[in-house]
Formats: sequence, structure tokens, C-alpha cells
Amino acid sequence: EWTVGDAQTWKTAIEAEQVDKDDVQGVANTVVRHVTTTLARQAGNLDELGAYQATALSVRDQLLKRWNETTSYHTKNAPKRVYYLSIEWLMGRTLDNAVLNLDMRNTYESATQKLGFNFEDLLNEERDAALGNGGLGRLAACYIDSMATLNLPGWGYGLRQLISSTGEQLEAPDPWLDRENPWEIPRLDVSYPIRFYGRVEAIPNSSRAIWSGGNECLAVAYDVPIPGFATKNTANLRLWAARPIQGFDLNSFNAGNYEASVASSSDAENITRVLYPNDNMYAGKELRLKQQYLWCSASLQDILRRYQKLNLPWDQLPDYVVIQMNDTHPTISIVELMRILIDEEEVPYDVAWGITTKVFAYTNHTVLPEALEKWPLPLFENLLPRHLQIIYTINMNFLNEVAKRFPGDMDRIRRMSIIEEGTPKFVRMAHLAIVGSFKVNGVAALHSQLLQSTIFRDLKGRDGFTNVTNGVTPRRWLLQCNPRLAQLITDTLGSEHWLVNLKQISQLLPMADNAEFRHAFREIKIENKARLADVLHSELGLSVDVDSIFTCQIKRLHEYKRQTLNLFGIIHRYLRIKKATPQERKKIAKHTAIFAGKAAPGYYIAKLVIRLIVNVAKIVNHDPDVGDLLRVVFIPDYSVSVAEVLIPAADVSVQISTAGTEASGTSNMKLGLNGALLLGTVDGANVEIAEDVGEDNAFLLGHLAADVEAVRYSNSYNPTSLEERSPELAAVFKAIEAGTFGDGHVYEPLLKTIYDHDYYLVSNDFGSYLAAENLVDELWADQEEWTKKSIRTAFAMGSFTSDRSVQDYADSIWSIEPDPVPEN
Ligand code: 6GP
Repeated sequence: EWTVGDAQTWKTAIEAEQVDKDDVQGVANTVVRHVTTTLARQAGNLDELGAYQATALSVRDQLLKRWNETTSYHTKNAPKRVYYLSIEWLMGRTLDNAVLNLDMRNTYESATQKLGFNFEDLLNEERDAALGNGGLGRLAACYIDSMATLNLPGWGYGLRQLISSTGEQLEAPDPWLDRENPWEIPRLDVSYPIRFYGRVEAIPNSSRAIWSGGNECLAVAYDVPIPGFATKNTANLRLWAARPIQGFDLNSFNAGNYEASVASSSDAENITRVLYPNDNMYAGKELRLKQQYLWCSASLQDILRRYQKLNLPWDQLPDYVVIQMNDTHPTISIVELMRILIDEEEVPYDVAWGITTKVFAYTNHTVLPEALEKWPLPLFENLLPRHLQIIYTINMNFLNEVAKRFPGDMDRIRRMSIIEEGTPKFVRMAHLAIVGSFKVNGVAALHSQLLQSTIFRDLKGRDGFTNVTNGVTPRRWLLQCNPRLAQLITDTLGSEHWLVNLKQISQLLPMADNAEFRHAFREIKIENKARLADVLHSELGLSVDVDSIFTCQIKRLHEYKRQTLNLFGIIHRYLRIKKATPQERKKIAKHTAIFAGKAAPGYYIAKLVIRLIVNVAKIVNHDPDVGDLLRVVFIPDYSVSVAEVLIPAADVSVQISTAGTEASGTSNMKLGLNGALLLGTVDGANVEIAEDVGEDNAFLLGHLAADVEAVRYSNSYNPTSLEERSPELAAVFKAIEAGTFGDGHVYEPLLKTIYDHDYYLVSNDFGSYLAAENLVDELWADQEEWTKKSIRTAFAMGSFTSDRSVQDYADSIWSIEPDPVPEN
């Protein structure tokens, strides 16, 4: 197998590099080698950041060996692979996750201890990799963890954004790469040219064309190895960065024009610099389309280059490649594959289309109309002229078929067209994604059903749609964030196998009736709450009572997610406390209401909600009448790492979106897995969660999806006063307007959305929300009962692992098999 040099020398050298997973001294050796060589530092003046970096580099060495073995094994075997295209990858920190997956946590802990450092402190030196905004980006991170763990041959493709503008609450940019990032490997040798703008010349008597001119830049690969849990398999996340084609314009430089000599370089690099900060909201900026095209074109060139090494005809591509599109952001890759096949590989149009539509599958993550991508046609045509031509042909063929099936139904044709008529016209990316994919899926049962009955009603036959309910990785969201609960599960089950087969935790359901187990379970919850309380105290100077009910609503700020309902409930509670007699006060349950999440910079109403939460907290937390009955916490700079501290400490999981709006939700799964009781609407994955944990172990509330439209209509067209819809809410609004929480008029625009129209049914669901909260309080009074329900919740979450989701995709969409790298 050795093609260069002396085989024995290579083998001996590789063996010398092996470190046994229990070899503390061996691990310490590799850490110190990085201290003295890679970092060029001395043992004597090493700080925690340096120690973190050396430790991370040592772990990275382990990952890279496995990564190399996986890559060469798969190259040899050439299995069918899945490529997961996601514009967001919300990875969080890597070190702890990596050592856990490698089963080397104890070894690294001891080794760093012997070198004079506390491993936990080193973990805190790592910056979160925050290449994402919310659910969609974190889902991709959980899925690639599961792909590696399930030994499925697959890669992720994304963008190496340098700055996420949501990095800080105050919208200071988050230059998360300002420290060296040990987890990425620059592959300066893996790069592809990317064209923008330019002109198109048709080639007579063919469907081919030549696209030339315009601007060109390069996409350069950065690889992030992704270890599976308890397997050698290590997947790859390949991120693209834009670079100029020639780094530096020497002519301008020599002519003394220094600005011009660097301009082309920074122009190109700007393409991938920022992460767009919107969640469930489309922005429509040209730079974003550039990002999308650069990422899609580079990924496709990379995928096709790998395929071409097999020397097979193009029509076998779908036997080796399946591309899963995480929402519509990568939809242009459908057209890019067509362009490459037709224009560069000279494949006839119909053959190219037959191949393409067997390669792509599309996951939808939202039914909100404001999130659906549609590009103004002039902008699109200017940037990607050849792609627009191909889209026209795709659309023409598609609409011809529709016309055949529904003769004369012009209305339907207008609704279904990939091009939206008007001034300007728009390219509807979801329509293109559906037409170009062999499978379309939603992310929870209710959501997938709504896709077919509402927004995509006309677009695809029944067998083109399917459902894959979301899941979360139990490695990060239980083992890593809640090690004591993980240990309790392992000890009780007698094995760690549940971590790769989460269904097994259902065997622990009967433990709800075991008093000793309940005690142990509750102790862990209290300890996790104490850990959070410490953080709140040291970071925010706030003291909270660990005996209070910790309610947690942690997600992006969005009107449809209704942080308002929670907040107005808190104000209602505050007013009740203020009025209560000493006798009544004794009956009021203590609450600590925790919010965390970011608002998109331009989302005015969402920012007002944050402002009101923060101002309510200021008043409530310092009001002597309140005592310890109520605390309100807004945690700034929400991140994956913050979530890892919050989730194990939550008693109640607040999931109260207007029914029919939240596609799935995933914090509901993480919180449930850690024993928080669900306080939620009948929406998204709440439906399936409630089904599995049993409705008597959850608190459901609010109008059902089927009724929302009628209530909404009536809010708009047969308006009643707020007082009539909800007297309790009217009282809350009066308190806000009276300036109880500072300038009342500031909140007018927010309150107005509910006075008028109330599109998200806040007033209509408020009574039901308060009633559900009362049930929560009643249950809390009986701690044994509460713990029973908490145990029944946690151990009924076996279906909501991303392993199950990814296996579903592999079986029902991707048709791929595991291909484990042999263990020596
Ligand atoms: C989110 C959905 O809002 C959430 O319900 C779901 O759990 C998550 O995707 C993962 O499927 N959608 C987005 O974050 C988004 O930006 C365009 O959708």
C-alpha cells in the first residue's frame, strides 16, 4: 500500500505516535510537546489559555489519526455517502465532547492535573464555535455527531464565517476566531474557483452555454474532524472560506497603488466574513446569495471530483451521492449540478435532470411566510445569469406537466410556478427545492402534515413528502452537560450502551416508583440548580433560591415563540404577590423565571420584549414585597455553552409557541431529557413528546392548530376588546402602561400588536396559560409526585435522540448503510 518511501520506517513512525487511551504519561507527553514546539512556550510560564491550546492540539492529533483512517477506508470502499449541506453549524465547544467521544476524558483530566491544571478550567478557555443562530444550526451539529456515531459515511459542508453579528447581546461582532482555532485544519491545497456575474453565450444546437467574465474568487477548504462516540469513525465538516484568486495585485503594488493592491484580496474575503443573524426570517441581500453560491458550488465541485475518481458514468451518481439540503439555503446547488453536467460535462439536459432529481432531498424548517426565501429576479439574474436560464427551463418543463394534469387551471400554475409574477419578479427557492428533490420532509409530525395541507399543498404528490422528527444528541445533551444523571443511568442500567441506544432508558421508567431512586434523581437536579445559581451569582450578581421552581424558556426571541405569554404571566404573578395577604403569600409557589436567547438586530418588537423582560427583572428582583417568591432572569449572550449549564437545572420547559408555528423545537427535547416538565402548547414536537411522556405528566395549554386560523380571523375582523378576550391580560397591560416597569409608552408598539389583530393569539391563550401554571404550582407542593413526573419525562425521551432521526433519514431518504472502520 505504501507508495512513497520505506514501508517499515513509516509503520514504525506511525506506531511510535500511538497513545493508549489510558496512558496518562503518554497523553501528558503529547500535551507538553505542543507546549514547547507548536506554541513555542515554556512549562514555567504557561497560563490556562496556553494549557488549553496544547491540550486541544493533543486531542486534535487523536482525532486526525482517526479522521485519516476513516477517510482512506471510505475512499477504498467507496460506499454511497450523504452530504449534509447546512449554512449554519452551531457547534459550541469541542474539547469536552471530543475527549468523551474518544473515551479519554479521565486520561486527559489526570494528565492535565499532573501538569498543574484543572481540566474544567481549561474547558472554559474555549470559545464557542457559533456558526449558527438557533434550532436549524444546532440541529446540523447534533446530526453530524450522530452520523459519525452511527458509522454512516457522510460529510457536512458549511461556510467558515468569521464573525457572527449575534455574538454579543449588544451586537458587537463576535470574532470567535481571534484566538487560534485548534479544531480546524486549513486545506490550502483544496480550493475551487467560483464565478459571479459575467455573461452567457449559448452554444447553437445544444442545451449548453458558456458562462464567462464577471468576477472570480476561490473557495478554500477548512476541515473540522467530528468524532463519533465509541467508534473509530470520524466524520468531516468541511467549511469554505473565500479568497482572492491572486492574493495580491503586484502590478498595483509596484505602481505605488497600495490600496488597490490589497482591495481585491479583502473584497473576496468579505464574502464569507459574516454570519447572517436572522432566524426564521429572510433578508434578501446580495451578499447572502453570494455566500450561498460560493458554498454550494465549492461543495459540488468537491463532491463531483471525489466521484470522478471512481471512473463511473454520470448516471450512476445517485448510487454514490445523496445531498441533504438543510432548508432552502443550499437550493442553488440543484441548479449548479445541472450547470456542471450540461455545460461542462456535456450531459444532455434530460439526462442531467434525471440524475439531479435522484440526488437531492430537502428538509423544511418553518411554515412562517416571512422566512421563505425568494430572490428578486433582477438581483439573481445579475449575479448568476446562467443559473437563471436553467431555472427557466426547469420551470417550463415543470409547468408543462402541471398544465397536462390540470388543463386550464391558470391559477394553480401561477401558485406553483418557481417564478413569482409581479414587479419585480421573484425566484421562489422552496418551489425550486421541491421540484428538484426526490424527497421533502418536515421536522415533526404536525409540521410535516401542515406542509402538505397548507404552504406546499399544490406542489408535490403524497409520496414525495415524508416526516423525520428532529432529535438531539444525548452525548452533549446528557452525558456532557449532566454527568451525574448520566452516571446514575449507567449505574442503574449496568452499562453505557444507552448512550448509543437511547430507547434503553425507558427501562428506567419504573424507577419513578422507587423512593431511593427518586431521592438520588432529585439530589442531582438540586445540585445542577446550585451550579446554575453560582453562575448567576458570580456573572450577574443575582441570588436565586434553589428551592424555587426554575422555569426555562431558552430560544431565539420571536413573536411566534411567545416569550410575551411567559413575561405577561410573570407580571400577573407579580401583581398577585403585591396584593396578597400574608396568609395568601404562604400559598404562592416560588418561581425563578429564566429567559435566554437573542433577537435579530433588526427585529424591533423582539428587542422590545428583551427590554421589558430586563426592566421587569429590575423591579421584581428588588421589590421587598416580593421577597423570595419571584425572580426574573434574562441571561445575555446565550450560547451552546450557556445552554449546557441551564438545561440540567430546569424544572419546567416552557414551549408555548402559537399552535402551528413552531416546526419542531429542540430545546423541548433537551430539557425533557434532563427531567424538566413540559409546559407547552400542542405544537411542533411537543405533540410527540406529550404522547410519549403521557399527557398527565405534562402541562398542555392553548388553542389547537386547527382552530388558530378562525381565532386569528376573528381577532382581526370581529375585534373584541382586550378586556373581553382576557381581563387578566388587560390588567397586566395597565400596569405596564402606568409605568410600573419604567416608561410605559416605550412598550406601546409591542402592546399594540396584541391590542390589534393579535396574530399570535397571546390574549386568546393567556387564560389557559395561567391555568396551566396553577397546575404546575400545585404539583410542586408535592415533591415526590413532581419527581415521579420528572423521571417519567426524562426516561420517556428515548425517541428524541438524533441517532433515531439520522437513522430515519438513512433508511427512508438516503438509502445508505453504516461503514465502520475496523478497530485494528
Ligand atoms: C427552526 C424551527 O423554528 C424549529 O422549530 C426547529 O426545531 C429547528 O428549525 C430545527 O428543525 N428553524 C430555523 O431555525 C430557521 O431558521 C428557516 O428556519
